[in-house]
Amino acid sequence: MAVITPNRRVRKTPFTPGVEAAGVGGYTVYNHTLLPTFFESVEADAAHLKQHVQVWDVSCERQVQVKGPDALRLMKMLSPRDMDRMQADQCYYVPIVDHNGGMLNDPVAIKLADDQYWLSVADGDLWQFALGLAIALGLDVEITEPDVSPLAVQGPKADDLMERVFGDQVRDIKFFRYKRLRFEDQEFIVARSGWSKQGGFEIYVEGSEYGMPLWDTLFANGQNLKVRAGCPNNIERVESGLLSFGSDMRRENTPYECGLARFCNSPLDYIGKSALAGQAENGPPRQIRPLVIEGEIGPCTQSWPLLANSTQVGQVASAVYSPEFGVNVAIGMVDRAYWEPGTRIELMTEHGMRWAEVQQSFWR
Ligand code: THG
Repeated sequence: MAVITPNRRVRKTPFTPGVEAAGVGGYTVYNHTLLPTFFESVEADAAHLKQHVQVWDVSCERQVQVKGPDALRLMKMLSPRDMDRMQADQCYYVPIVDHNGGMLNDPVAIKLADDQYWLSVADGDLWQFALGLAIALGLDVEITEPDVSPLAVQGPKADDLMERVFGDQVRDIKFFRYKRLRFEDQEFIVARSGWSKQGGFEIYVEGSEYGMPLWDTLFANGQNLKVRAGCPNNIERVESGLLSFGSDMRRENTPYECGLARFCNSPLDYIGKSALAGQAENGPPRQIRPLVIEGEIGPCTQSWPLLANSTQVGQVASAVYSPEFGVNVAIGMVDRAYWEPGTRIELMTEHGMRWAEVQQSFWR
């Protein structure tokens, strides 16, 4: 493929100069923003991520800010998750659904104050849904996209690096909680979260002008930790079963199909609740499953149908060879009759037919 040309619609980020200087090897576009896909290679990046620490430009995780007297009211309409339990320093993984229970996005919600939330969105213009709802309901709330660019610090040495830049309080941050920590003359939300299972943090960098100074400070402090520029890694995240909205699930799927039932505990009549009642009671007709694919597979750049007796019984939209586990790991959406661990199903890839076997669990 040729290069992607940035412009006003395909946005660079405050960290793009650092990403380019570090030798980014590929980009994708996510929320109209450049997102690196690899530096050395996806394989080498994965191995490094599992041993050391990486700094990721995830500015494409845009924040939809919901602010005003009716902020919580709107959040309760949007969220299948019980927002009344949310603490002031907490982050919530929240599936957002339409009136039919179809997934519209799977953001991380951050509570900044009783009248202020951020939705750190996956790929999709969720702000338009939030704004439409606010207008239709006549809510006293502002929907904006503030100048906030998340920077993730991921890997087993993330605590060591973050301590050097933000102080030893970083060690006390619990999973999906945050602290406000000082950098130069600004305070940033620093949460223990991120799209890997190697541990680490996300810094919500407020003010683009702080982007490169923070990037440079992290690299200056991380030399003897072997810090590198990295990015969400397709091998590590499939091994970990972290879902990608738009690939692994979309509007045709419910949160129950995505295995996100534990995040649907709101007692209120949120949008989509009645449509989801049947699946809440009886379970979904299909669900996300880990799969191993036999033989050689090329890159998975589209959805591959799963077939039984020539009828489609699911699909795979993420698949990659795992050097650590020595197999092709994959994330599939599999019909109930075929989702038991050990079930073997045919898979139609654009590189030929392969056998896929349903696994008991993801790899970490
Ligand atoms: N961090 C932030 N924003 C994001 C992402 C992120 N926006 C886009 C995208 N990623 C949203 N999707 C996810 C998917 C999974 C997780 C977070 C965001 C995740 N899940 C954990 C798991 O499944 O094990 C934990 C969920 C929990 O227990 O609450 O981390 O990565 N800022």
